[in-house]
Amino acid sequence: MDVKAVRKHFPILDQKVNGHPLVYLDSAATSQKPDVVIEAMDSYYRKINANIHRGVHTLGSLATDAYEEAREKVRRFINAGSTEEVIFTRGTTTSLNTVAYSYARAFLKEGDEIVITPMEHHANLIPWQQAAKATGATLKYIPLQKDGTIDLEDVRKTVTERTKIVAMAHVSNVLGTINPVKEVAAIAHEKGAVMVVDGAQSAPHMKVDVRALDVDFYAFSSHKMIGPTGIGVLYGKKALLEKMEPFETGGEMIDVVDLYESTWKQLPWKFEAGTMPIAEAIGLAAAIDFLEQIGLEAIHDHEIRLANYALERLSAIDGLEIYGPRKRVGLITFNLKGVHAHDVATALDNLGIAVRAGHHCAQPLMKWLCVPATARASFYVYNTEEDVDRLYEGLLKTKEFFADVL
Ligand code: 7TS
Repeated sequence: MDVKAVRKHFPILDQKVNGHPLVYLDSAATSQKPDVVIEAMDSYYRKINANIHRGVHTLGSLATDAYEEAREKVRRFINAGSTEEVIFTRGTTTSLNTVAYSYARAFLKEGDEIVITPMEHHANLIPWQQAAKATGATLKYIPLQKDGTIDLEDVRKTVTERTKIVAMAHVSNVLGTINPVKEVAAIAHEKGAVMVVDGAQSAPHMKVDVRALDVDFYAFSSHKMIGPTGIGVLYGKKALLEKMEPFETGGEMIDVVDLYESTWKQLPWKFEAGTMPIAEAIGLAAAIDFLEQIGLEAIHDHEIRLANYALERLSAIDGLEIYGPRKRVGLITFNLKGVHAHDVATALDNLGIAVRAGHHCAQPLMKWLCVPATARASFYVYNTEEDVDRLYEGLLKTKEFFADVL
């Protein structure tokens, strides 16, 4: 993979921040966008902007075609069996809430169980808490091992005949753990439960095949995979989506509306109420083209190499604690002893290095780590070893600075 050539497509990276060349290490929060994505959206607005699935004029049908082609591109990207199983949403959070409202609230009852893990992003935790409260179901947790992984034996012990839903991140946004979702899905299915996967941190970074994983629902966001904000995907198995009622209603998701009763369009439109993010779908399609031209395997290998290099360099810093397992994606979460993560991130920002600090929308996981917050550097297709070197040097400077102050 030629990272220098890749970087040329990301105009935002070519700038100074606080007097230093920008090092962007916050792609797990949101990724940067290549010129082809920006141009695809620009071209849509300049040439074919119109609402979709409404009426017959030429621009309307061109926009509809582009939007539906984007859906087909997403289908291929995750190897779904049909475009009926690919629903556009606002992002991972909305995708997961759709399952929690339209599936869990409709089909769960008192005595049923929902099983998740303590490493979940709030988007894959609070919807289940709320669904459990609304239905009387019990929320149960698969315990974490010391290194922040899960053990399949624990999964077998936690998932029972009463379990109706198992929901889990494919990749943790804090620890970088890659969860064995295929194996967990098999256990869930043995017990008659459905498997919901939060793919926000996996779809951008590895080849995902929803049929090979045999998961029932899979959610992800465009903005973390070099696409625009405001759009994401919910993959769901057709048989499940068909028996679910829409999460939102109104607009073109209907078939027939009468004064007191209405019926819905077929899949996937039944779940797409209101005017959809059309330019964003087209931008997402351009993002998928860009990622596939490089190859998801090559991207994954590149990030693993960077993560290993960063682990090696950062481990040499005395007083730097790194969290999470050895086997991980391109993401490193850490704390500098005696310095709050926000101060570390601010000091790095002064050197032009963007990392995220805070609880990363995973407060139960912070509790498990016994820390109020962490700093996190996350890598993507455009990051280089020099970026890791700048992070290393920045952390040494930060450490020296606070050693003088404290
Ligand atoms: N699930 C995981 C695992 C995530 O990392 C995120 C966002 C979400 C769900 C929610 O995605 P959204 O697109 O609906 O907002 N994670 C982060 C992060 O780690 N830092 O900022 C956002």
